[in-house]
Amino acid sequence: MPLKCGIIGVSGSGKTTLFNCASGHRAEPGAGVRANMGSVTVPDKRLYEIDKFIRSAKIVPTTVEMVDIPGLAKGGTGIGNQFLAEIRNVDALIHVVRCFDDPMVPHPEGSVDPVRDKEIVDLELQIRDLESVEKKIQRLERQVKNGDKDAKRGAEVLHIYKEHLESLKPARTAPVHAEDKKYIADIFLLSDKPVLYVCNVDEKSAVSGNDYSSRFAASVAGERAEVLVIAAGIESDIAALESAEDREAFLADAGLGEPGVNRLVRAAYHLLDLQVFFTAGPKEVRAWTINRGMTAPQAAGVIHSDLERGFIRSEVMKYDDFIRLGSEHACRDAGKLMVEGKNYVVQDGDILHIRFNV
Ligand SMILES: Nc1nc2c(ncn2[C@@H]2O[C@H](COP(=O)(O)OP(=O)(O)OP(=O)(O)O)[C@@H](O)[C@H]2O)c(=O)[nH]1
Ligand SMILES: [Mg+2]
Repeated sequence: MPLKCGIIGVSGSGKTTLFNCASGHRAEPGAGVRANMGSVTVPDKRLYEIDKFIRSAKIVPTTVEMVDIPGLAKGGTGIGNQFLAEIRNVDALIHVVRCFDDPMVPHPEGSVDPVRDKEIVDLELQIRDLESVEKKIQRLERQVKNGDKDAKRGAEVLHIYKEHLESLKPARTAPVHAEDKKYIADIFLLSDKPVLYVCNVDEKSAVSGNDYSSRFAASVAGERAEVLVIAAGIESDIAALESAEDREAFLADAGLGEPGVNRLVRAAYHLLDLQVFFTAGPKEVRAWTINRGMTAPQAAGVIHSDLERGFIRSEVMKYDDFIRLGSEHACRDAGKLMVEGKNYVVQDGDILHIRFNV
């Protein structure tokens, strides 16, 4: 299951534009009426470095799924409010706020104000969550009447969420112990999802942001969430260019070393504590996404459940050793090919060869 991110924000903030630069799709920007879905390859130069020594038939990066929904608006009136179900099962939210002036792009609230816009969107998520929480409380209270002890604890926890949401705070900051989170696992609260903010700025503010993005960053400083500055408009124009050389030249002109989407994907990995490991052979050099802390059999299971079930051992090379020594053979000779068992915790950049038997 690849990492899945949902893109949210008020109408006209640039969600579809950002989605297009990320996915290479050409979804029509401007008042969105449907959800767009696409997958984004995770940029990782290491794949190409490994392949220099392997010359495999293909290179397969790992991917992130993105869902772009139409804009949310006050009082449930935005088209996007009907699409919230589409982002129920995402792992993280990318909240885009409009930080550019453009008289040609109308703003639903009549003026550019990212701090206010964020509050509008947050409120819509919290209202939706409050409905889910209240429904679940009713369900649990029926079970309590039937003498279910665990339901009693569940109802207490849900009441904490209810009060928290009623005081206009997101579920993710509710004062609840990690072990009590299981009581909300089945209702997929939107405001419980980890969030990244993207300030969508004008072209000339692509590198250092502008007054809007600074004010916005200051307003969310207490959340300790990552705030990225991306000029989605110009970046989507650049992403649409055919030639890679042109794309690089235009990015450099804008003062950018790499596409904002790369930063976005890295930030999402960081936010969710994700890592990458590699497999490398003549057929393909491939990157795989895992959670930090996964053991070798669990990582093998990401490739195929058979590999987890029949896991025997894993041969592990560190990326840096492989690049320095240039082959599996040389790594073996240098004592840099480790044979690891079931308890080995996979590290970012490991090149794994899973031995299994089913
Ligand atoms: N000037 C400028 N225009 C932009 C920028 N990003 C997006 N736009 C324009 O703003 C308009 C709205 O952008 P979209 O990406 O469709 O916005 P959205 O958030 O998807 O809007 P909804 O789908 O209605 O919620 C389009 O005409 C874009 O071309 C930007 O960075 N600068
Ligand atoms: Mg849109």
